Amino acid sequence: MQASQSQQLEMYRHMVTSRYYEETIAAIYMEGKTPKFDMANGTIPGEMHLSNGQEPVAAGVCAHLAPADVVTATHRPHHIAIAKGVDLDAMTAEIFGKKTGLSGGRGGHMHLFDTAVNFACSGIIAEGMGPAAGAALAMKMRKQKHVAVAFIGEGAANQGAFHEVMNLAAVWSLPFVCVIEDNAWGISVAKSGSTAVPHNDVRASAYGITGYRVGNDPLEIFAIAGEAIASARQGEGPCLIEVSTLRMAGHFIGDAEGYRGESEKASLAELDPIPIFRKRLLESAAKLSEAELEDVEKNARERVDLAVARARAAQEPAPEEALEKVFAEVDRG
Ligand SMILES: Cc1ncc(C[n+]2csc(CCOP(=O)(O)OP(=O)(O)O)c2C)c(N)n1
Repeated sequence: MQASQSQQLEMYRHMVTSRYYEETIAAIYMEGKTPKFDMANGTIPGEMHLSNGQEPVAAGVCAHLAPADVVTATHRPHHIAIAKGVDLDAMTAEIFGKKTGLSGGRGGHMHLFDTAVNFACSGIIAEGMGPAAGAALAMKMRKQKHVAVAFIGEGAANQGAFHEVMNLAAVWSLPFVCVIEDNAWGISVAKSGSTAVPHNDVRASAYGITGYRVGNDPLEIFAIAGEAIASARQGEGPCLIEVSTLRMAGHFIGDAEGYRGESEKASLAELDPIPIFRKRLLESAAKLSEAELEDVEKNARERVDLAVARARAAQEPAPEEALEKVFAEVDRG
């Protein structure tokens, strides 16, 4: 499955929006946290995990999804939220802990939840597996042609939740796809120190399903994800995709990265998927022009700057409202 010119441009838009978004977040993050670093303080309270380098995964997979399809993501969620179409104003306000945020500022950057486009993420690794498979079970029972996609890290693929959910998703033949973002590190632990096999696609055979493996190339990810999502949507059961991607920054902002070799750090800029994709869009059959790409980049910057300005101006939530909506009454009709 090949991406059309407009799909390629859309993928580039998601990638540059996510990159500029995170550069902006990174620049703001230390506001209010100096001279003595206190994670709870500042314009953006809490931990911050950036996904720069991993943008192709979100862009290539989410290109095949509609708002009715469900996505669960991880503690490193911005690229996926943006590609799934989460409202940037409400997402930014949530990250800033503001009243206008997706959850009124209660969740922060690891707990973005947007029912409008069926997106959720969690700071608990592999936590999204169960809810995504549950959504897939509901879709199947309702005879809907939607799919659920759970994004997890390669570290999370060693959690019990991963194995249990993959097994039941296969037993029940659910419209479910698990995308493993293998960025080679689980905090400071290399994949070889946590995972018995070099690549997780082989684990698919343990569940009797198809496993795919692909590199950090948006067009190749688009092609593989297109096949996997179409087969899940057509009722052919779940599958697993592992993408060998790239964590360009530390585990979180503030990580000194003493565990990462100098040669690996030095090679990161050359592997940056955004300039590589940009060059390809100009040179390949897509034949996009410099002006078209600059327009996408300018629009992305303006959209991000607007979301940040709105989040800065938004009201702080009232402390006495903190527990409202935490325990919701469920209408079982
Ligand atoms: C159940 C659980 N155990 C431990 C942690 C602490 N923790 C946060 S991120 C992380 C590493 C995750 O690595 P990976 O899944 O590869 O994702 P990445 O950070 O590389 O995106 C761990 C162990 C957690 N959040 N949840």
